Amino acid sequence: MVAVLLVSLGASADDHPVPLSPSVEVWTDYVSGDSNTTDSSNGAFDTLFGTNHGYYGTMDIFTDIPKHAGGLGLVDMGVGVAVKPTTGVDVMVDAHYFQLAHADGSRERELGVEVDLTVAWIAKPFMLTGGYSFFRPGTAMTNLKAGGRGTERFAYVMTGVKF
Ligand SMILES: [Ca+2]
Repeated sequence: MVAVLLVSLGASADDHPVPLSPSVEVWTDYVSGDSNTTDSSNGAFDTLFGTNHGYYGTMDIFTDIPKHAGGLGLVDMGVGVAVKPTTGVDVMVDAHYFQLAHADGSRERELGVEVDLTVAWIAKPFMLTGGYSFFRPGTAMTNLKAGGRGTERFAYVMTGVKF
């Protein structure tokens, strides 16, 4: 038997007339896992061809589900704040709290915390985007990777021309 579930809930609010045009978004994504690999049912949702960049954090640590969550499912709870300091510039900070949907063999669920800072500047037809992220692993991630795995950091700059 296969009984899998993917749920995505989100809410956002923005107030453009005030300075910086701030907006806030909160979300919870749930991708089911399989808590018992010895029975005849499979509860692990499979994203089949992987998820696109941008889901479950900029660092793309969880792109192949169920593999990247050890088959135990993924919960992504987060909050994002965005502001527009000037015309054509967007600054966004997202914070993700990742957990397994089912506790691992050590009864651990915490996969880790990721914080993503993104700055985008658009002056058509040009665009420049940069970001800095870090991921602080939790005990379940350390268990999943079978050993030490310290804080990971990621930075990028991307340019483009849109015709
Ligand atoms: Ca099962």
